[in-house]
Amino acid sequence: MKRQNSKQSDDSKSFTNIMIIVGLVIVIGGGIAWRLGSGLNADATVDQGDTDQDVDVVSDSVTINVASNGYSPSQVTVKQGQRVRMKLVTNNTYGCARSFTIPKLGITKNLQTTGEDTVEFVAQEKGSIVFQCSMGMFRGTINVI
Ligand SMILES: [Cu+2]
Repeated sequence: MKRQNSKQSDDSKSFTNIMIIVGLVIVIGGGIAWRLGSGLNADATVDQGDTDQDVDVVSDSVTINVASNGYSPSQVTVKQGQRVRMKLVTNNTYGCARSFTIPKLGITKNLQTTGEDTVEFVAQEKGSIVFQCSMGMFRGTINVI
């Protein structure tokens, strides 16, 4: 009987040790997880900064030269949600290149032979928006990022 009591005492002692170890693991593990969490948040902040830098490169004002044989540049990049002012410059321009359209946005503008016209829009969705003459012979793309 006495021997059994002694054994029980040993068991509860080692049980206590195990509980202490488990407690330490939780505390230390929690601390490591917290540090990792902080690290991840820091990285996310840095990524956000990079994104903002990219956005600075994008202009909300783009100029397209409209010639009788097409548009240049034919690729422009704008930011999603930004109001874009698209300046269309003609210089002795003839033909249907002057009949400027952005079908997806419902924009149509008959440009003067020589001068500057402006169309404005907000690019609501990421992706590409085609601009073209009314017949679709001359084309360009607005990349919304
Ligand atoms: Cu055309």
